[in-house]
Amino acid sequence: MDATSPLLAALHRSPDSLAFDVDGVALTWGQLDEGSLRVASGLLALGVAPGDRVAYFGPASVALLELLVATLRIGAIYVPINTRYLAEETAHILDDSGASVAVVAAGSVGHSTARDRSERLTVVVTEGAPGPGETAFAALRAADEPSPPHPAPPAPDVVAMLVYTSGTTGRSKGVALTHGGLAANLDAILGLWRVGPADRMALTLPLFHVHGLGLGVLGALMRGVPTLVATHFDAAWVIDAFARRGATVFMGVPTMYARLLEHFAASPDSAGALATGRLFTSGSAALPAAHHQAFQAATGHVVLERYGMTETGFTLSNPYEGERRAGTVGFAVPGVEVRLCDEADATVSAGETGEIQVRGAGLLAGYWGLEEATRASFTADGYFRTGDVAFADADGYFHIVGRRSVDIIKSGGFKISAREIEDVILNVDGVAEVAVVGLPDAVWGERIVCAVVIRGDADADAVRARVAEQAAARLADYKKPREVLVVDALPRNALGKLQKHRVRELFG
Ligand code: MLC
Ligand code: AMP
Repeated sequence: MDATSPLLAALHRSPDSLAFDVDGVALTWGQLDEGSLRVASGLLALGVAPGDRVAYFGPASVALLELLVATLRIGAIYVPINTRYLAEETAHILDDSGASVAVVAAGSVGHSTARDRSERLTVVVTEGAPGPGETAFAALRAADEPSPPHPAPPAPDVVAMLVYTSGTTGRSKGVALTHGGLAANLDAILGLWRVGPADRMALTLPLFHVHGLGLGVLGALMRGVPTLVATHFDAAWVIDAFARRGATVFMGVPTMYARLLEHFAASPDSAGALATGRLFTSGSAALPAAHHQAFQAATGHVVLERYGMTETGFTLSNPYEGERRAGTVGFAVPGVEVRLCDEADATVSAGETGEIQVRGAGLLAGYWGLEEATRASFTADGYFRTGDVAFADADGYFHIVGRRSVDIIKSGGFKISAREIEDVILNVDGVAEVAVVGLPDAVWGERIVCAVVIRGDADADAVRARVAEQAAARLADYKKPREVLVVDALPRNALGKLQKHRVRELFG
């Protein structure tokens, strides 16, 4: 056995049993071990060294799993890219991370964007024929003698992944997460939930964010959980996974629960199929209490809601045993310290609202290449400022009540920077001013809308059409404004400063 990261603890435990099934393609732990060794050898042959960045743009697939494990094994850094991204968003990640290898699905946005950079990075294509100068993934994993690629396990402080996430500024930032931090935090939360080899996980989350990739895939790798993976969310697929394929655990974002509830309404018998489940968790955005109650009424299961963040890992969780309180995110996960603070970083009194600040296992090592932004996000005593605002009730359950910044929107579990969308819209011909905000929405959590002030002679309908066109051309689909409201003026204070929180009122 070669030395591996604690994240890969289960890789060698039971070689012949199911590790992952990706849309019907089954993979045992032994096959994943061997395939990832082959890919690791291939990466080493390409010259990938510890600390180098290996980017992936493609669907959930066996290739993704092998590449992830291979990258971790050789101490390189895995950089997942959101497959809904368009060229500019993808280019930013490839350039900012300085990836030396990009593994991409043939014909995808990731493929064309990586190809434009083929002078400085190696393009590896997972399916279809590689172009000139490109490498086929099949060739990468074709090493005759897969050999143990790394002499020592990556130290706990070695960076395992760079996960890009939006912030209050326009451009996404790479969050550096370490082997040790991820392992400690995932072990703590999955231990709390008793997730292990006796379970079978149904995973429909995208595998480019910490929810699906961390809690889902790395969690499965650490704790040996056989996992059924879907390439996209589909309520019927989830129901089938429980009804016929032995699933016991489902982790979703609230929009997925909304979709499951819609499915139950359309086919009332389907909810019963989930009876064999053991655990249904929700995170990435607030689960409306009404969904919590409706899911319990339909299935008998009490959803376990938890809270996390790319930068902090999985921070707060309702109890496994004991009351899972609707509308709350429970208590600090073992190994994590959580406090609520005012603007001066002083702890608020019991019952008052304050910013969630986090210290302990799972915290980011830093924002990639952004020392000042990293420094600014920590308090003097080492707590990370999440920007989320909460209070703890008399029993200690945390309730999230909002965010400090109106420039961060969460829609369907994706974090979106209002500033990034505003930057695109400001470039539209005829737009003088713009403000993008999220409005409450029962299915998506928040719905993106924008208010624009148009230049004197511009035609409002034509401007609206150009805004839609530019958003579609430059932004991932889920970032597009669902409504463009033309207004005479944006709300400003006496000093002329935009009052963003009042923009929502314009929409009635
Ligand atoms: C899709 N659409 C969205 C959207 N996702 N609109 C707003 N917000 C979203 N999140 C739109 C598309 O643009 C399209 O619109 C229409 O929905 C149908 O597209 P689709 O591709 O068929 O959608 P679907 O597959 O149903 O996607 C919905 C979803 C997806 C909920 C499955 O959004 C999703 O996978 N969300 C999970 C995000 C996630 O994993 N977050 C974790 C971050 S980590 P149109 O108009 O073009 O038809 C984190 C830390 C933590 O937050 O604690 O977990
Ligand atoms: P991300 O940056 O994509 O990792 O998203 C992290 C953000 O998601 C947090 O800062 C919160 O705003 C939000 N979030 C995660 N879980 C919850 C939850 N259970 N309730 C409310 N908000 C949540």
